[in-house]
Amino acid sequence: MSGFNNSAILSRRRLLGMGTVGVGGLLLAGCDKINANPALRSILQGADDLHYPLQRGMLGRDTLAREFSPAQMSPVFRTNGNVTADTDAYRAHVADNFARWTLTVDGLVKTPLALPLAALMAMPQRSQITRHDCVEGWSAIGKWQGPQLGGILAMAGLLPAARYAVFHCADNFGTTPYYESIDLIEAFHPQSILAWRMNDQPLSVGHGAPIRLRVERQLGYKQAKYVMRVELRDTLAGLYGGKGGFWEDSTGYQWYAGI
Ligand SMILES: Nc1nc2c(c(=O)[nH]1)N[C@H]1C(S)=C(S)[C@@H](COP(=O)(O)O)O[C@H]1N2
Ligand SMILES: [Mo]
Repeated sequence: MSGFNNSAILSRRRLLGMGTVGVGGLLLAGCDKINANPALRSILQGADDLHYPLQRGMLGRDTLAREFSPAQMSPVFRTNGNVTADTDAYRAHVADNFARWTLTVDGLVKTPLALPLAALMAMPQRSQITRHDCVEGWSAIGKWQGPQLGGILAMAGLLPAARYAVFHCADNFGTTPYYESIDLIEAFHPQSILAWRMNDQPLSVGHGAPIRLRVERQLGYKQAKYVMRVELRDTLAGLYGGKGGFWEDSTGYQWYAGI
């Protein structure tokens, strides 16, 4: 997919840049530094209500995030956030190389699943070289491989009321578990995969072993590591803080974190 024409994609930065005089120039010039500035961050957060329908309306549901060539891969892809899950259960999985680990798929599905890692590895695979953009001000280009999330959801069969896929992770911040969520358009997007390989190696503990979500049209905090369970829900209300993700609940980061 390298060479894919990306010029039609209106990024969050360009959208905001078009509509917000002054801020737009800053965003275009130094977009990675915005998070350091609370005033700019609040402008970004305030734009969310407008931003989600605009992006959903202007981007095709299958518009692809840009893909890169192997030569463009970053020599170093740093880790961020939690770099392990500090529980006995997770340590036991690491010790036996995730041989007894299963991914749970449940909630509003016809057939709840418990998929061993070997089953995820045996499914049709997608690989993609993409750029990860963290709101904290760094980016890295890496290669990801795994089954498409859409294929896994199709195996489980969605019930008509399902609207969101929630990713429950093994790690916590204090006593609060990390979690994330996406809508079904994003869940069935071709580049949405559960990656167990990164840069042609098994996913390391630091990067989210055994599997992590890649949703390539969105920012870093949506890329949930240590995914243990995918829960299909009709609403995000009533789940933790109700805003659909750990950072969304605790800092007000946007739920639809389109790049
Ligand atoms: N479970 C879990 N997923 C997570 C995080 C985390 O702390 N826990 N941090 C997020 C953030 S802010 C970023 S930028 C990326 C970092 O991924 P990396 O460690 O592979 O670079 O993971 C995201 N997913
Ligand atoms: Mo991040």
